[in-house]
Amino acid sequence: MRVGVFGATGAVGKELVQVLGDRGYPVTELRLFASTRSAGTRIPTPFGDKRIEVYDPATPPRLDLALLAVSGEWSKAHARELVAAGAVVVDNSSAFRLENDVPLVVPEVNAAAAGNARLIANPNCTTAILAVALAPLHEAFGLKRVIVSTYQAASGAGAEGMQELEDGLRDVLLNGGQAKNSFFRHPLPMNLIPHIDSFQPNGYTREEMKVTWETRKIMGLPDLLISCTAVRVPTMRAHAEAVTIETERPVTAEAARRILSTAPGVKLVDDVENALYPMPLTASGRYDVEAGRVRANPVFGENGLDFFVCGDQLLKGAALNAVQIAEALPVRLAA
Ligand code: 11C
Repeated sequence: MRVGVFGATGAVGKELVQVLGDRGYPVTELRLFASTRSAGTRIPTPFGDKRIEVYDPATPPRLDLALLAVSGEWSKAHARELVAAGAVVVDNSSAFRLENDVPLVVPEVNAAAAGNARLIANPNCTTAILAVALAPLHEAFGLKRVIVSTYQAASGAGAEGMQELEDGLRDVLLNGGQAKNSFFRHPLPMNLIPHIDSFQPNGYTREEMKVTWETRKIMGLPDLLISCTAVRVPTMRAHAEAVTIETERPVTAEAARRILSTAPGVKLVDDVENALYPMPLTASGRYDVEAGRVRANPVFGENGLDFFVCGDQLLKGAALNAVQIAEALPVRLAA
Protein backbone atom coordinates (compact mmCIF):
# COMPACT_ATOMS: atom_id res chain seq x y z
CA MET A 1 0.00 0.00 0.00
CA ARG A 2 1.26 3.47 -0.89
CA VAL A 3 0.44 5.47 2.23
CA GLY A 4 0.57 9.22 2.82
CA VAL A 5 0.37 10.81 6.25
CA PHE A 6 -0.67 14.45 6.18
CA GLY A 7 0.18 16.56 9.23
CA ALA A 8 2.98 14.09 9.88
CA THR A 9 4.89 16.26 12.35
CA GLY A 10 1.91 16.89 14.67
CA ALA A 11 1.02 14.86 17.77
CA VAL A 12 -1.51 12.69 15.91
CA GLY A 13 0.58 12.48 12.73
CA LYS A 14 3.57 11.07 14.61
CA GLU A 15 1.34 8.48 16.29
CA LEU A 16 -0.15 7.52 12.93
CA VAL A 17 3.30 6.64 11.57
CA GLN A 18 4.20 4.73 14.73
CA VAL A 19 0.91 2.79 14.82
CA LEU A 20 1.28 1.84 11.12
CA GLY A 21 4.66 0.38 12.04
CA ASP A 22 3.62 -1.23 15.31
CA ARG A 23 0.63 -2.98 13.72
CA GLY A 24 2.58 -4.13 10.67
CA TYR A 25 0.46 -2.24 8.17
CA PRO A 26 1.42 -3.39 4.65
CA VAL A 27 3.20 -0.17 3.65
CA THR A 28 5.18 -0.41 0.41
CA GLU A 29 5.80 3.33 0.19
CA LEU A 30 5.34 5.94 2.93
CA ARG A 31 5.15 9.65 2.19
CA LEU A 32 4.98 12.28 4.89
CA PHE A 33 3.46 15.70 4.34
CA ALA A 34 3.54 18.76 6.61
CA SER A 35 3.74 22.52 6.43
CA THR A 36 6.57 24.41 4.76
CA ARG A 37 8.10 24.96 8.23
CA SER A 38 9.32 21.35 8.40
CA ALA A 39 9.65 20.72 4.66
CA GLY A 40 12.84 18.92 3.71
CA THR A 41 13.67 17.67 7.20
CA ARG A 42 14.20 13.93 7.55
CA ILE A 43 12.59 12.01 10.38
CA PRO A 44 13.11 8.43 11.51
CA THR A 45 10.09 6.12 11.08
CA PRO A 46 9.51 2.37 11.46
CA PHE A 47 9.82 2.33 7.64
CA GLY A 48 13.21 4.06 7.55
CA ASP A 49 14.15 7.75 7.47
CA LYS A 50 11.66 9.83 5.49
CA ARG A 51 11.80 13.36 4.14
CA ILE A 52 8.94 15.72 4.93
CA GLU A 53 7.23 16.99 1.78
CA VAL A 54 4.87 19.89 1.16
CA TYR A 55 1.63 18.93 -0.56
CA ASP A 56 1.13 20.49 -3.98
CA PRO A 57 -2.53 20.43 -5.07
CA ALA A 58 -1.40 20.78 -8.69
CA THR A 59 0.22 17.35 -8.53
CA PRO A 60 -1.53 15.19 -5.90
CA PRO A 61 0.59 12.14 -5.01
CA ARG A 62 -0.49 8.68 -6.17
CA LEU A 63 -1.54 6.97 -2.95
CA ASP A 64 -3.73 4.03 -1.97
CA LEU A 65 -4.34 5.45 1.48
CA ALA A 66 -4.17 9.02 2.80
CA LEU A 67 -4.35 9.53 6.54
CA LEU A 68 -5.19 13.15 7.36
CA ALA A 69 -4.24 14.71 10.71
CA VAL A 70 -4.66 18.30 9.61
CA SER A 71 -7.12 21.13 10.23
CA GLY A 72 -10.73 20.92 9.12
CA GLU A 73 -10.09 23.72 6.63
CA TRP A 74 -7.22 21.80 5.03
CA SER A 75 -9.30 18.64 4.86
CA LYS A 76 -12.22 20.50 3.32
CA ALA A 77 -9.95 21.98 0.68
CA HIS A 78 -7.98 18.86 -0.25
CA ALA A 79 -9.52 15.56 0.96
CA ARG A 80 -11.75 15.06 -2.07
CA GLU A 81 -8.83 16.04 -4.34
CA LEU A 82 -6.83 13.13 -2.85
CA VAL A 83 -9.80 10.81 -3.40
CA ALA A 84 -10.00 11.94 -7.03
CA ALA A 85 -6.30 11.13 -7.39
CA GLY A 86 -6.99 7.53 -6.33
CA ALA A 87 -6.58 7.42 -2.55
CA VAL A 88 -8.95 6.24 0.12
CA VAL A 89 -8.90 9.04 2.68
CA VAL A 90 -9.34 8.65 6.43
CA ASP A 91 -9.82 12.14 7.82
CA ASN A 92 -9.21 12.91 11.48
CA SER A 93 -10.80 16.37 11.40
CA SER A 94 -14.43 17.27 12.00
CA ALA A 95 -14.86 18.52 8.40
CA PHE A 96 -16.96 15.63 7.07
CA ARG A 97 -18.10 13.73 10.16
CA LEU A 98 -21.73 14.70 9.93
CA GLU A 99 -22.07 14.55 6.12
CA ASN A 100 -24.61 11.92 5.05
CA ASP A 101 -22.37 10.38 2.40
CA VAL A 102 -19.31 10.11 4.68
CA PRO A 103 -19.21 7.20 7.13
CA LEU A 104 -18.06 8.03 10.67
CA VAL A 105 -16.42 4.88 11.95
CA VAL A 106 -15.28 3.29 15.19
CA PRO A 107 -14.40 -0.21 13.95
CA GLU A 108 -15.44 -2.01 17.16
CA VAL A 109 -18.87 -0.41 16.83
CA ASN A 110 -19.81 0.14 13.17
CA ALA A 111 -17.03 -1.24 10.93
CA ALA A 112 -19.57 -2.16 8.24
CA ALA A 113 -20.56 1.50 7.87
CA ALA A 114 -17.32 2.10 5.92
CA GLY A 115 -18.76 0.07 3.03
CA ASN A 116 -16.95 1.01 -0.17
CA ALA A 117 -16.57 4.66 0.81
CA ARG A 118 -13.37 6.38 -0.34
CA LEU A 119 -13.66 9.17 2.23
CA ILE A 120 -14.14 8.03 5.82
CA ALA A 121 -14.25 10.25 8.90
CA ASN A 122 -12.46 9.44 12.13
CA PRO A 123 -14.47 10.63 15.15
CA ASN A 124 -13.70 13.15 17.84
CA CYS A 125 -11.42 11.52 20.42
CA THR A 126 -13.82 11.87 23.36
CA THR A 127 -16.57 10.29 21.28
CA ALA A 128 -14.48 7.34 20.04
CA ILE A 129 -13.35 6.48 23.59
CA LEU A 130 -16.95 6.65 24.82
CA ALA A 131 -18.44 4.67 21.94
CA VAL A 132 -16.35 1.51 22.45
CA ALA A 133 -17.76 1.18 25.97
CA LEU A 134 -21.31 2.36 25.22
CA ALA A 135 -21.93 0.09 22.23
CA PRO A 136 -21.72 -3.29 24.03
CA LEU A 137 -23.84 -1.93 26.88
CA HIS A 138 -26.41 -0.73 24.36
CA GLU A 139 -26.49 -4.14 22.72
CA ALA A 140 -27.04 -5.87 26.06
CA PHE A 141 -29.37 -3.46 27.84
CA GLY A 142 -30.53 -0.79 25.35
CA LEU A 143 -29.58 2.84 25.94
CA LYS A 144 -32.26 5.33 26.84
CA ARG A 145 -30.28 8.28 28.21
CA VAL A 146 -26.57 9.04 28.58
CA ILE A 147 -24.91 11.76 30.66
CA VAL A 148 -21.15 12.23 30.28
CA SER A 149 -18.62 14.42 32.11
CA THR A 150 -15.15 14.47 30.64
CA TYR A 151 -11.64 15.03 31.99
CA GLN A 152 -9.68 15.79 28.83
CA ALA A 153 -5.91 15.76 28.58
CA ALA A 154 -3.70 18.47 27.09
CA SER A 155 -2.97 16.26 24.06
CA GLY A 156 -6.46 17.01 22.73
CA ALA A 157 -5.05 20.43 21.87
CA GLY A 158 -2.13 18.86 19.96
CA ALA A 159 1.61 19.05 20.49
CA GLU A 160 1.37 22.76 21.39
CA GLY A 161 -1.13 21.98 24.14
CA MET A 162 1.13 19.31 25.60
CA GLN A 163 4.10 21.68 25.47
CA GLU A 164 2.10 24.45 27.16
CA LEU A 165 1.17 22.11 30.03
CA GLU A 166 4.77 20.95 30.43
CA ASP A 167 6.15 24.51 30.38
CA GLY A 168 3.41 25.70 32.75
CA LEU A 169 4.10 22.92 35.26
CA ARG A 170 7.79 23.82 35.17
CA ASP A 171 7.01 27.53 35.69
CA VAL A 172 4.77 26.82 38.65
CA LEU A 173 6.68 24.02 40.36
CA LEU A 174 10.32 24.74 39.61
CA ASN A 175 10.45 28.45 38.96
CA GLY A 176 7.80 29.49 41.52
CA GLY A 177 6.02 31.55 38.89
CA GLN A 178 2.68 31.72 37.13
CA ALA A 179 1.87 29.37 34.24
CA LYS A 180 1.46 31.27 30.97
CA ASN A 181 -1.23 30.37 28.49
CA SER A 182 -1.61 31.04 24.83
CA PHE A 183 -3.09 27.79 23.56
CA PHE A 184 -5.57 27.19 26.38
CA ARG A 185 -7.97 29.96 27.44
CA HIS A 186 -6.58 29.89 31.00
CA PRO A 187 -3.44 28.46 32.62
CA LEU A 188 -3.93 24.67 32.85
CA PRO A 189 -1.60 23.61 35.70
CA MET A 190 -3.47 23.45 39.04
CA ASN A 191 -6.66 24.20 37.13
CA LEU A 192 -9.67 22.73 35.28
CA ILE A 193 -11.14 24.51 32.27
CA PRO A 194 -14.79 23.73 31.40
CA HIS A 195 -14.37 25.22 27.95
CA ILE A 196 -13.19 23.13 24.98
CA ASP A 197 -13.87 24.58 21.52
CA SER A 198 -16.36 27.40 21.01
CA PHE A 199 -19.63 28.00 22.87
CA GLN A 200 -22.81 27.26 20.91
CA PRO A 201 -26.13 29.16 21.12
CA ASN A 202 -27.55 26.41 23.39
CA GLY A 203 -24.85 27.01 26.04
CA TYR A 204 -22.92 23.83 25.28
CA THR A 205 -19.46 23.92 23.73
CA ARG A 206 -18.82 22.49 20.28
CA GLU A 207 -16.76 19.69 21.87
CA GLU A 208 -19.78 18.76 24.00
CA MET A 209 -22.10 18.82 21.02
CA LYS A 210 -19.67 16.67 19.00
CA VAL A 211 -20.12 13.96 21.63
CA THR A 212 -23.89 14.17 21.14
CA TRP A 213 -23.92 14.42 17.33
CA GLU A 214 -21.19 11.90 16.63
CA THR A 215 -22.30 9.27 19.18
CA ARG A 216 -25.76 9.29 17.62
CA LYS A 217 -24.32 8.77 14.12
CA ILE A 218 -21.77 6.07 15.06
CA MET A 219 -24.29 4.08 17.07
CA GLY A 220 -27.10 4.56 14.56
CA LEU A 221 -29.31 6.08 17.28
CA PRO A 222 -30.36 9.48 15.88
CA ASP A 223 -32.70 10.18 18.79
CA LEU A 224 -30.44 9.06 21.64
CA LEU A 225 -30.77 11.44 24.59
CA ILE A 226 -27.17 12.29 25.43
CA SER A 227 -25.51 15.30 27.03
CA CYS A 228 -21.92 16.10 27.87
CA THR A 229 -19.89 18.50 30.01
CA ALA A 230 -16.33 18.65 28.64
CA VAL A 231 -13.50 19.78 30.88
CA ARG A 232 -9.79 20.23 30.14
CA VAL A 233 -7.62 18.89 32.98
CA PRO A 234 -3.86 19.04 33.54
CA THR A 235 -3.08 15.48 32.39
CA MET A 236 -0.92 14.79 29.35
CA ARG A 237 -2.50 12.37 26.86
CA ALA A 238 -5.44 10.25 28.02
CA HIS A 239 -9.05 11.43 28.24
CA ALA A 240 -11.22 10.18 31.12
CA GLU A 241 -15.02 10.23 31.17
CA ALA A 242 -17.59 9.68 33.93
CA VAL A 243 -20.67 8.14 32.31
CA THR A 244 -24.21 7.64 33.62
CA ILE A 245 -26.66 5.62 31.56
CA GLU A 246 -30.32 4.87 31.83
CA THR A 247 -31.14 1.61 30.07
CA GLU A 248 -34.25 0.19 28.43
CA ARG A 249 -33.86 -3.13 30.22
CA PRO A 250 -32.76 -3.75 33.83
CA VAL A 251 -29.00 -3.69 34.32
CA THR A 252 -26.77 -4.75 37.20
CA ALA A 253 -23.18 -3.79 37.81
CA GLU A 254 -22.19 -7.43 37.66
CA ALA A 255 -23.89 -8.01 34.29
CA ALA A 256 -22.37 -4.80 32.88
CA ARG A 257 -18.91 -5.85 34.07
CA ARG A 258 -19.36 -9.21 32.34
CA ILE A 259 -20.27 -7.46 29.08
CA LEU A 260 -17.40 -4.96 29.30
CA SER A 261 -14.86 -7.69 30.17
CA THR A 262 -15.26 -9.26 26.71
CA ALA A 263 -16.05 -6.15 24.66
CA PRO A 264 -13.57 -5.49 21.82
CA GLY A 265 -11.33 -2.50 22.48
CA VAL A 266 -12.23 -2.40 26.18
CA LYS A 267 -10.14 -3.48 29.14
CA LEU A 268 -12.14 -3.91 32.32
CA VAL A 269 -10.14 -2.41 35.21
CA ASP A 270 -12.49 -2.62 38.15
CA ASP A 271 -11.00 -3.98 41.35
CA VAL A 272 -11.60 -1.25 43.89
CA GLU A 273 -10.30 -3.34 46.81
CA ASN A 274 -6.89 -3.20 45.16
CA ALA A 275 -7.36 0.40 44.02
CA LEU A 276 -7.56 -0.61 40.37
CA TYR A 277 -9.70 1.57 38.11
CA PRO A 278 -9.24 3.51 34.86
CA MET A 279 -6.67 6.29 35.07
CA PRO A 280 -4.77 8.45 32.55
CA LEU A 281 -1.44 7.07 33.77
CA THR A 282 -2.43 3.47 33.09
CA ALA A 283 -4.42 4.14 29.89
CA SER A 284 -1.67 6.24 28.24
CA GLY A 285 0.17 4.42 25.49
CA ARG A 286 -2.42 1.59 25.44
CA TYR A 287 -4.74 0.58 22.63
CA ASP A 288 -7.65 -0.51 24.83
CA VAL A 289 -10.03 1.87 26.57
CA GLU A 290 -10.07 1.16 30.29
CA ALA A 291 -13.53 0.83 31.89
CA GLY A 292 -14.26 0.48 35.57
CA ARG A 293 -15.94 1.93 38.69
CA VAL A 294 -19.04 0.14 37.42
CA ARG A 295 -21.92 0.54 39.86
CA ALA A 296 -25.69 0.81 40.01
CA ASN A 297 -26.99 4.36 39.73
CA PRO A 298 -29.70 4.92 42.36
CA VAL A 299 -31.34 7.78 40.44
CA PHE A 300 -32.48 5.45 37.66
CA GLY A 301 -33.13 2.44 39.90
CA GLU A 302 -32.67 -0.96 38.30
CA ASN A 303 -32.16 0.71 34.91
CA GLY A 304 -29.26 2.93 35.91
CA LEU A 305 -25.50 2.48 35.76
CA ASP A 306 -22.47 4.65 36.47
CA PHE A 307 -19.01 3.88 35.16
CA PHE A 308 -15.69 5.53 34.33
CA VAL A 309 -13.64 5.16 31.16
CA CYS A 310 -10.19 6.31 30.18
CA GLY A 311 -8.52 6.02 26.78
CA ASP A 312 -5.38 7.31 25.11
CA GLN A 313 -6.52 10.38 23.20
CA LEU A 314 -3.78 10.09 20.58
CA LEU A 315 -4.34 6.33 20.03
CA LYS A 316 -7.97 5.15 20.30
CA GLY A 317 -9.02 8.79 20.17
CA ALA A 318 -7.18 9.39 16.90
CA ALA A 319 -4.31 7.44 15.29
CA LEU A 320 -5.20 3.90 16.31
CA ASN A 321 -8.83 4.31 15.26
CA ALA A 322 -7.72 5.68 11.86
CA VAL A 323 -5.32 2.77 11.28
CA GLN A 324 -8.00 0.28 12.38
CA ILE A 325 -10.27 1.78 9.71
CA ALA A 326 -7.44 1.48 7.18
CA GLU A 327 -6.80 -2.15 8.09
CA ALA A 328 -9.94 -3.17 6.21
CA LEU A 329 -8.67 -1.40 3.11
CA PRO A 330 -6.35 -4.00 1.51
CA VAL A 331 -9.18 -6.51 1.83
CA ARG A 332 -11.64 -4.06 0.29
CA LEU A 333 -9.31 -3.15 -2.57
CA ALA A 334 -8.61 -6.80 -3.33
CA ALA A 335 -12.33 -7.70 -3.33
C1 11C B 1 -9.86 18.00 22.58
N1 11C B 1 -11.37 16.35 21.68
O1 11C B 1 -9.62 17.22 23.52
C2 11C B 1 -10.61 17.53 21.37
C3 11C B 1 -9.64 17.33 20.24
O2 11C B 1 -13.05 17.00 17.03
O3 11C B 1 -11.18 16.11 16.46
C4 11C B 1 -10.24 16.71 19.01
C5 11C B 1 -11.16 17.60 18.27
C6 11C B 1 -11.84 16.86 17.17
O4 11C B 1 -9.49 19.16 22.58
